[in-house]
Amino acid sequence: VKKADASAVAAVKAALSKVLQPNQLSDDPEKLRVYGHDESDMGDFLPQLLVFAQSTADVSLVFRAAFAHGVPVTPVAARSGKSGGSLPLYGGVSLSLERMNKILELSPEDLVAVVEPGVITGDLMKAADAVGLFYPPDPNSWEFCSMGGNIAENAGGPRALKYGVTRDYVLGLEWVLPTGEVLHCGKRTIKGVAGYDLCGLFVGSEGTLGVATKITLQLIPRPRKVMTALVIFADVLAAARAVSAMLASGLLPRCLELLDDVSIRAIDGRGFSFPQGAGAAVIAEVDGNHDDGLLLELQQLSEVAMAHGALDTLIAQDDAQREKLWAARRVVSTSLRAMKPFKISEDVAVPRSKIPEAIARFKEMGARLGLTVATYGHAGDGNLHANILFDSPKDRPTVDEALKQMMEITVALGGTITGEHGVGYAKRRFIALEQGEGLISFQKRLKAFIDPLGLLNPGKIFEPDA
Ligand code: LAC
Ligand code: ZN
Repeated sequence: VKKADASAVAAVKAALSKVLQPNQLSDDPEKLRVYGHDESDMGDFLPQLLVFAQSTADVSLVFRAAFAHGVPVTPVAARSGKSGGSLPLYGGVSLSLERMNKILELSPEDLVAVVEPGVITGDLMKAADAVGLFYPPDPNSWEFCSMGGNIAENAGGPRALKYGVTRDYVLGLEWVLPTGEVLHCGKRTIKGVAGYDLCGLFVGSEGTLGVATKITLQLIPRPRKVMTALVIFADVLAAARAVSAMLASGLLPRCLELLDDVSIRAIDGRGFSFPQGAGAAVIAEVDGNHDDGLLLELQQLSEVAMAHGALDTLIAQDDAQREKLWAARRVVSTSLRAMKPFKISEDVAVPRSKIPEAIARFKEMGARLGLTVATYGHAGDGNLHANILFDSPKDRPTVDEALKQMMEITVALGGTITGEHGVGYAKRRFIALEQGEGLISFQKRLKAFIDPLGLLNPGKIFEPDA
């Protein structure tokens, strides 16, 4: 794939101008700059043309027009991605799905929602809640990320521990292939095994195999009660060991979120103050239908934690206190970024039994290389956001070495290089650490079959061929 030349992009623009409305196309440099950036800290890659789809037919049209002229297309919406999935590495067209933002259906009878890709995840959560239903996946960006992006990346979040990730809720998809063909795959029932599981393949395909234009989701009854505790530890290793013990206790909290000392410093006082002496903390949250049972569960979890070195357990007294704690948790990533000029955020996942060892080895590695490593995240499912903070681009070689060692440690422990953010552009150089040549080559053949010209979101997941 080469960077699209200006004349080819002009030809695409001319072709699309004939069929789309003027406000669906933009090459205003200011707008292009906005769409050349996401939350991955991977820099800026500007598209040459921005197209706002308003219908499934528009998406097909854009693929056909752009690919006929050899111009790459990169799908984009909220730009909250953490792995560079929506960065147009080779310029060309950025295809925004933001305007397709309707909740088309919410059925309490079927426990199903049908949404367009530009729907903000939090809006779906609220709409489901209003009719007594629950959409559990809760990426921390839910206030602004969109469902199409959640589908592309198979987004997770704190509640994945009990409820699973985006893919577990996708029943069906209307899917536009790079050829412009529209498929309707999946079902509207909980069960359904006809044919290959294409929804399973498309969810998490990182914008490289097509675009979802309608998403049929399974909802579940909303648990009537939620209780949250903050368990305080002197240091992160004690917290990690306690997480393992809580997981082995026979209870399944819906979240077990870890904050290490650096993460606590980053958010302390931002709407929530941590007690003196807190060197690490775990947010434990349980849900169900009866207050008494939940309180007992939290007490039991707290006892296990205290037996493994916890200093104190603070139980949120009402929804307002819970929300303050979670609001602080949601800004960990941005608050860490504010601590030092540069930050790389990682997203590894290790088997649950290896959580303490992974954290210990990341910490040891950071100390050895003289880097600040902040580890927080969804410790209950082994999904750790290890962030490297640094002062100057001069530190970059050391940071790269640290990242490589972090991935090697993760894979050696039986883990994966990305638990929920995707490989994208940020981690493509590491995929070969985890997956063998045969598997990578099979996936590339699959991509070539679905996207023969290789022009849909090029450069993602796999290293380009030399
Ligand atoms: C979080 C995002 C970074 O958990 O995944 O805060
Ligand atoms: Zn996360």
